[in-house]
Amino acid sequence: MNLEQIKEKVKNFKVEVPSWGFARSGTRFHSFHIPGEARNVYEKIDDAALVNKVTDAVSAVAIHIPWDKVDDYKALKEYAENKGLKIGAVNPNYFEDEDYLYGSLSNSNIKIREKAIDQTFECIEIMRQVNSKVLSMWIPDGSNYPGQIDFKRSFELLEDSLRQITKELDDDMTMLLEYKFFEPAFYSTLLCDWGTSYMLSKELGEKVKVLVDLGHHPQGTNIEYIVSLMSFKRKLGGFHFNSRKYADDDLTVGSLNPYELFLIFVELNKNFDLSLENKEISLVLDQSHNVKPKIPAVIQSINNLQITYIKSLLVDFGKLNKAQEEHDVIKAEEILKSAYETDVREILREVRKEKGLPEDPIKHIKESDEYWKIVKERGK
Ligand code: PSV
Ligand code: MN
Repeated sequence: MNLEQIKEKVKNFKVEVPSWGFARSGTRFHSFHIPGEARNVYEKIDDAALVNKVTDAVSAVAIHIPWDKVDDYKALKEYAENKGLKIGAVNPNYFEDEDYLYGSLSNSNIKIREKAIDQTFECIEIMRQVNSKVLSMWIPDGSNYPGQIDFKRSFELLEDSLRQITKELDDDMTMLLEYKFFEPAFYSTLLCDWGTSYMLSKELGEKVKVLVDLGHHPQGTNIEYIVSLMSFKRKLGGFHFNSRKYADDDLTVGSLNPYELFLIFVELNKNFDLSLENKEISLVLDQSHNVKPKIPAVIQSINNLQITYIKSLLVDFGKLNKAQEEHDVIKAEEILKSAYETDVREILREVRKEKGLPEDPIKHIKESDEYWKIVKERGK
């Protein structure tokens, strides 16, 4: 791929930003107030629009229900569209309702299970109103102690609930099954790894795919291998970008392990054209910044993704395949390393210049009156 082709791809590369990435968040111990936090879904969309204004790399805003509940979803859609954005994945929340103490979609109490199913149906209706095509499901159900649940029964109940939900989806909708190996259940989690999500997605049919969240694997897991497998099996439906040190830390994507992120993009590129609007994979940031100002942190995340994307496009697959065939292990690795170690910041600056965007969007936002007006208006 030549430089112009790479620049063209980067110009069209877009990701979804999470509404919750602009709002107050915290740790299990406390939520500190970060100046400028969005206080409702409209402010979250305003913030996403501001990020888009300086990056032109935001496709949509993913929403969480009930966090982003409104009376009029059509009006919400129009509000986003007037700001050049779409509403992206709809995420039902199964982890905060008092009734879900012992599980949601897998609860042995049929009333609670039905409540969770109805809540999901409501999310599908919201999808229709906002024209969203992705139902992004993270199901925290599991157990904290041996003996608390019967694994088989709980799994079967979950599967039955998901089957009912799948039937409710329109033809052009996809359900994504996100896995996470622990938390909030610490002894067992029903959807604990990619294999479990994959197995369920196979059983539930074509409308169901797997979502990989970078924060949800045990130490040492080879995520790029999972991405490769899921992709060529056409079952990778979505990504939650963030970075982790210990668990689900929700740190800025690319902040801790940029080489791993690069290797993931290399696998993605083999199976998807990430520059397409309809790329058949939902790419979403899933971060809650607890010590960084939210808007600049989202811009920084997008910057990290763009840099990684450019580097991944530099990989010479012809040479790599040849080195692999010849079992030239050093050469194969060096081909990847040489792409990764290329300083591509100038390419990104040129792309931004050609699009009429600020060359350094973080610096730009920090010096802009528009940003400081928001911070001042919202107060602490
Ligand atoms: C759970 O840890 C998760 O990754 C899910 O995607 C949730 O929707 C999101 O975080 C909430 O912040
Ligand atoms: Mn996630």
